[in-house]
Amino acid sequence: MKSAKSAVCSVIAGLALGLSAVGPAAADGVADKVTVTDPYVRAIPPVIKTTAAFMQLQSSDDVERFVVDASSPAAGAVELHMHTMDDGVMRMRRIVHIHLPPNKPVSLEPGGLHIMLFDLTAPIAPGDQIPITLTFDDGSTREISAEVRTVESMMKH
Ligand SMILES: [Cu+2]
Repeated sequence: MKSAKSAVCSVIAGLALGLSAVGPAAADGVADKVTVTDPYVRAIPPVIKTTAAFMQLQSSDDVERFVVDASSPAAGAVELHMHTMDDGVMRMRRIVHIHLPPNKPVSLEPGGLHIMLFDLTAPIAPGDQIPITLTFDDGSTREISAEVRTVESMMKH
């Protein structure tokens, strides 16, 4: 997973990735330093088995950190994704991590970074709470609860 970091980095807003930033884990887990605000999951018709989760993330660590994985008991598979414009066509692709620069908000939102939930185990409805576990680059994890909401703009997959 780490070997793919440079490839992913070129996609994310041209941010330079300092590999030295991924040093030994601090005494406190990264999960304790990340604020998760307003997590939600896009409501979908019952016949659809795929949706996405969005939220705001902000790390208070003094070096760049990463979300490296996500999982949910409500989904058979969970992937970190982002959308890119490719010759004017919006496409989405899997990424191996989400950058968390020091003290800078990172927005997971429709049309941008998102957490993809595949093979939902049951239909979801607005108001439901979907548990999602985020895993950070030091192995620490954070469970959040994302409310299912109707999102106006549907994305192509
Ligand atoms: Cu996606």
